[in-house]
Amino acid sequence: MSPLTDLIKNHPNANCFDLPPLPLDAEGMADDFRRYYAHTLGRDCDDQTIYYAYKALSITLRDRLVERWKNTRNAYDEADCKRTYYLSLEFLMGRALSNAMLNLGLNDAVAQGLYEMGLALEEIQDNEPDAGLGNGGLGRLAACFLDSCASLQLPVRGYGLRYEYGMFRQVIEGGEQHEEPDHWLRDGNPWELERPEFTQRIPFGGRTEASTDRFGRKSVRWIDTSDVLAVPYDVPVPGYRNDTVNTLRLWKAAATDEFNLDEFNAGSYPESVAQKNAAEHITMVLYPNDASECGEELRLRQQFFLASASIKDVLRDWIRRHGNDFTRFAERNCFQLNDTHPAVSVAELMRQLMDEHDLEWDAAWLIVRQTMAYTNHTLLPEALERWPVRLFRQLLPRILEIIFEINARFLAEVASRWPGDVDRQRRMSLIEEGYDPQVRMAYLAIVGSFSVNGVAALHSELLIDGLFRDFNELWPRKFNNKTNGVTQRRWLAMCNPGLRELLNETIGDGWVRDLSQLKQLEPFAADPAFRARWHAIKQENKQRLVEQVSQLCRVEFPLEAIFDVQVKRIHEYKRQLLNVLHVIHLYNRIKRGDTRNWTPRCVLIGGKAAPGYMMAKQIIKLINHVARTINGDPDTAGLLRMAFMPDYRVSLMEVIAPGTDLSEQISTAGKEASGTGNMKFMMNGAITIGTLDGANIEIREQVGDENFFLFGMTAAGVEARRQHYDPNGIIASDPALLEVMNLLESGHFNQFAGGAFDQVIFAIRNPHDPWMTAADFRNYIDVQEQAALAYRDRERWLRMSILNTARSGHFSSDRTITEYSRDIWHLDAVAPHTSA
Ligand code: 26Q
Repeated sequence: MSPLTDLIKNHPNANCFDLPPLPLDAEGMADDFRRYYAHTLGRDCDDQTIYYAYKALSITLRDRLVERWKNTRNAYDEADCKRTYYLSLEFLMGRALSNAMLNLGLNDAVAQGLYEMGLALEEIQDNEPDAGLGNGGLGRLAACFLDSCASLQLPVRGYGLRYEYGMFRQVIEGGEQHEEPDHWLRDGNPWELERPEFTQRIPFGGRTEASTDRFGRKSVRWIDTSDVLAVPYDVPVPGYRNDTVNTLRLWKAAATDEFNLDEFNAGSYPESVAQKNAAEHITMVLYPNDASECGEELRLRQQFFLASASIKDVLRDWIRRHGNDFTRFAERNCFQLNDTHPAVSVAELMRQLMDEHDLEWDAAWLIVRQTMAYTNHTLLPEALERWPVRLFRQLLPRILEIIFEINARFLAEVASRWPGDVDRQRRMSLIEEGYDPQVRMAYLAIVGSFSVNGVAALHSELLIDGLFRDFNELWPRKFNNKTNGVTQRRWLAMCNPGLRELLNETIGDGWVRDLSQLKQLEPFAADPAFRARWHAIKQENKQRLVEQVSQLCRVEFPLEAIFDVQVKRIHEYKRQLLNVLHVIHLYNRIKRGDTRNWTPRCVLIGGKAAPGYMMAKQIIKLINHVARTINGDPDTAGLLRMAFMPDYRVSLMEVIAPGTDLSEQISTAGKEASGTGNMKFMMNGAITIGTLDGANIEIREQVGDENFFLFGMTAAGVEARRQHYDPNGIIASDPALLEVMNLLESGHFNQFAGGAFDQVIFAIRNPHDPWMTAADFRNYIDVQEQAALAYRDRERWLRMSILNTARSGHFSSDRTITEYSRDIWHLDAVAPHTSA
């Protein structure tokens, strides 16, 4: 203990830091707000920018979180409970302010306090930048999980990286995507607390040295390393009105001091300061490629940096509480790996236990295999992470030795189970042999974990029969499913206040903690008065979306049209192209005068393309050019509109989901692991048009066939068809598709840029098109027509909409987390003692 803490602890006024609880009423909070605004931030009412109002309000709320945060930490320590660490390279948290207000139950008081000062809460909220530390589904899932863990009072801590630059900002120029840096921390982040006292030292490079002591005990030292410091920043994660505040701990890379000094002594001071930069680069930027390999050294550095710092932090805390005895460590700790991105943790935990805490291999391996659990998020083979052995050798030599040893012992196990089956050994090896041998990160994760799960029923089945078949034969009980979910706090209560109030009035507010209670809504689907209110709320939400689209896309959406929305990362397997083909088909019908019984339709597409993914970028360009042509043609007035929403992100989805009628979930069957946008739309009363893929299957099971627009091949059907897929035959024999392709190929949408869409066209006509866009076209446009028809029958549509919300209870991340805790983590809920 340092002298200062000694002083404080032994001081007669030792409890001078036990402050009285902060006031939670409008007046008390308004006082704090004014003090922060005027004193802490030094502003006065002449300041024109509302940004400082956002800052002052955030600090006001953060104070109220901090008191609960300490109580939660103390409660976990006192209970000495089992804990889980959610390791993820991505946490797509979005905005914190409105979430904190909702979960603390301070919405009304804050709004009132501000109102009395002449300030509008909504305007203040809009000043918060999104914390965009993730690409898409996987990162947002981590954020929803943290919300659920805190709301269920589970001792779970998130570990991630504090990227200086989050997901790039997408700007559209001439219909094309351009990337701009997202310097989200520029104006400071009121939601983080730096904890330099928990800084860790992370080794890179160097070499290993083996030695044997006089008792014959072997040990290895990793020496001559270039170390980087990991400084933690804590972000509070409030539970829903339960006084629990959990922690998301994000690591920032910083240079060590001696790093500079060595160079300085050599007489090159400026160079040594420049070196400092290299260390700090590790957490500079989020990699923006979802679902594709990148193979860059910096990315591997990020992965090890996260794994090493987080494990050190956990072991440090264990030793603080239990001393150097690890016998009960596995009973009390669990690491959940969010995909293979942090899978190097398997080897790093081995290293720390052996090299830094003197455990023998067997004891360490037992701990690893009882504490690590791995979640897979993709079936695309090209997205399975592999790292060149040579990169490991250079950057993490000690880790490579451990991986080789894990592999040798594992392959011996395989050989004893299947003697002589060398092909199986080659297939299952953690090392893929070849000219440039690779470490297979998914296999490392499987071998090192006691649980491996997929994220939807179909996905988990396909993993077992496909990618991980051999491993399932060896360890069938390791594999399990945990269907994804989303938090209804953010994705219903917070983003859809109109519906929230109607639900509260109709069935009470129990659904905010227990989403299965939405079932009680079912009888109201038949009630005309209730339907009318449902309709009115949807129209208000559509109006908000209309304004957003008008402002961001410069396209006017008429309120009475069906709002048909596809927002997600741009990827061929998600088939935004199929959506575009349908829009062109509708355009053809309009031009042909085939518009009897027409349902006006507004199609909204949004999403980012990985900066190096040329086909995805071309698809964005196509969407923008088709939209421009259609919106500019007077014949489409009142019938069809299309818009591309730039810079799709969490805070935009909060406006989009409540205002959507039709949710597009149209991936090639067997390719989308789960999807989670599908769940957000369903909760907000949108109806899905979708394939039998990912969680769509379970959504349809819950909501019933009659409340879901199903089309397309099955996953098995897709695979069966590969050998004899003939898109050109399909195009030639379907007049609607032929007409669409003709218009596309005529250059109608790229009059001033000949050939701009050649690759896209080629992909559709390619017999080896892995996504089989043409194969599902006919069924898709037919089912789209059924959806349009259904929308014209307002009462029918409203019934379907209400039932979608009523039956969305299964897709709460509370349900998902309850399953993780029951089957994998085995955690007990721990409530903090309330002082506030
Ligand atoms: C890999 C290597 C180098 C750099 C980046 C990456 C990388 C980054 C992000 C690879 C993949 C991702 C993200 C994947 C992802 O978001 N997957 C989605 O996960 C969701 C949550 O489980 C599912 O619902 C989606 O179906 C799945 O696509």
